[in-house]
Amino acid sequence: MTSNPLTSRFIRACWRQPVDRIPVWFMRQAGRYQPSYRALRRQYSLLEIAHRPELIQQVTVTAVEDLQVDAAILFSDIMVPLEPMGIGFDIQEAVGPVVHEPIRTIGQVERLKPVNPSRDLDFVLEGIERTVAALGQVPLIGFSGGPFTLASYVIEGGPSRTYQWTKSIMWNAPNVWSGLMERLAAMVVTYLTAQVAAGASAVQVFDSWIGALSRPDYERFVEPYMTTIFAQLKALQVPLIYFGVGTAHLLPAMARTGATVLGVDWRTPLRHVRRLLGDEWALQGNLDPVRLLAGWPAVKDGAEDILRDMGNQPGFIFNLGHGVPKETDPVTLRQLVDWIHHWPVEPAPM
Ligand code: 1CP
Repeated sequence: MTSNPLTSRFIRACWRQPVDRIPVWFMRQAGRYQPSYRALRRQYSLLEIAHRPELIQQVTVTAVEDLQVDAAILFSDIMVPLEPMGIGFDIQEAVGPVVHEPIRTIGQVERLKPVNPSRDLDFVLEGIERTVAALGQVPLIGFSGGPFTLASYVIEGGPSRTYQWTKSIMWNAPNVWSGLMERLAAMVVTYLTAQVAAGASAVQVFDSWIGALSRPDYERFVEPYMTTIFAQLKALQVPLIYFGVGTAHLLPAMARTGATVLGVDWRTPLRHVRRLLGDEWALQGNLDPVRLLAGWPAVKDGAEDILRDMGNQPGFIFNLGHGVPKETDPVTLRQLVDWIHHWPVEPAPM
């Protein structure tokens, strides 16, 4: 095998180059389903872990060792870079992020501070450096929330079903919306640039909740910011992964933003996405995460459907359609990785 993350099968698949085995990793591969993570969480809060480089390293690397996946994902949360912008929040048990003072006025937006990662987020960058050193040949994926998904937490004050405040500001207060989105987009660019400088081999933008928007609203209120972000990140020459949930209606617009890899949820067969978009983008996904709770035959059936469509195409990375559920048996996940790695890949033509 190779000893360089940049020639690993995960990175090769992102660039649509031939691979020896199908690469696989999982969103939320470090988290509550792991006994070791639950044990650590009895001692430290999520944010304490995310602020300590040695714990970032430990949690990130343990997931890779336990699962034998082909990529690591930085252990952090999309909310972490908001704190130095001046946005106070907690991550509450069984709720998620809760923002102390939701941002809904132009005055609040104008008081937001630009982020200087080497000064404000040094603990993340040191966590990346340590993790990359410990991982050796396994590539590390850095990440950020997408500006819409971050804006939704910042404006609503927490998780939302309807995104009522977010959409209301988007439609009714163009200056508040553009001011907030511009500042979030600038943060995403500087933050991901710093993560790559610290050693990340690829970056993923988690725009998890964009599926809540109609196509015209996405195109008008989000796509321009994403296009700017990816245009600036392109110079880093690392794969740019763009993921959202419930995005079947948005995929052509997401593809136009300049992403290298599109992350797709379980609702849309990847062969349909291929037919829709053509071969220019690598695809990542998309097993229904709930299959992990339904026993091995349900896992294998779902994975087989995906691999029959995608297993012999360049530019495919196996993942779930969203994060690993906390009730998942780690043994099932490990079994899935081994099964994916046994799928026969036709050798590339010489
Ligand atoms: O320890 C805990 O409190 C468990 C829950 C948890 C974990 C493990 C939260 C709270 N965040 C995290 C870590 C995390 N968050 C990672 C690293 C782990 C890994 O992938 O291996 C990552 C990549 C994230 C990113 C994240 N945070 C997203 C995007 C991905 C997604 O799941 O869509 C989002 C939307 C968040 C916000 C968030 N943080 C935590 C929760 C429960 C949520 C979602 C809340 C909601 O439903 O709106």
